[in-house]
Amino acid sequence: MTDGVQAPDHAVGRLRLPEGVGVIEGSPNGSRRAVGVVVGRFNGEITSKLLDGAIAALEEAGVERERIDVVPVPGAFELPLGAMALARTRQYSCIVALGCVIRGQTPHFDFVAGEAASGLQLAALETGIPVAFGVLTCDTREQAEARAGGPQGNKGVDAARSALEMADVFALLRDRSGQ
Ligand code: INI
Repeated sequence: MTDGVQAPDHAVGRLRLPEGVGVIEGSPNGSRRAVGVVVGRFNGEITSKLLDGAIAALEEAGVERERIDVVPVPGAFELPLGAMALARTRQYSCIVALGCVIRGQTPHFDFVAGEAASGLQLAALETGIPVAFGVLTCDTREQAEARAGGPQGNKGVDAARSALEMADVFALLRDRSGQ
């Protein structure tokens, strides 16, 4: 970009980069990449829409459909284990985790949402494979619907593109270090 301001459409926020520094930035490029998707069945009407959005975004970014594997798990609490298992196969450039936790439905909200978030981060850090957090954590079903293909977009799309961006920057860094 000519003004040095970057605003990819899968991420909120605009970053202004100083001139003269080296910038190593990935883009959501899916060609020649295999992607693992782990998705919770809990609130499946919502997570199915996140999954549709993620698959469409991956294909649009150049991932071949045959190179996308989907692992359904019972709920958001199981996403980290599913993501870790996928990442450990070393067959995927990145993992997309999709789920939906709604506060009004359970007194466990904080446990389920918190464990999903910290467990997914742990899966990424332990394996070195990017894991994107496509988990809706909402107060109401209406809020979740709005973020699963409604007026607030589709979090599955954003997660898929974020996962590909991180896979791409990892590849750039590997190339630079000659690995
Ligand atoms: N799982 C979700 O994905 N979303 C929820 O809102 C939710 N609630 O409400 O409890 C939920 N619970 C199930 C949980 O993820 C586990 O599957 C279950 O506890 C078995 O380990």
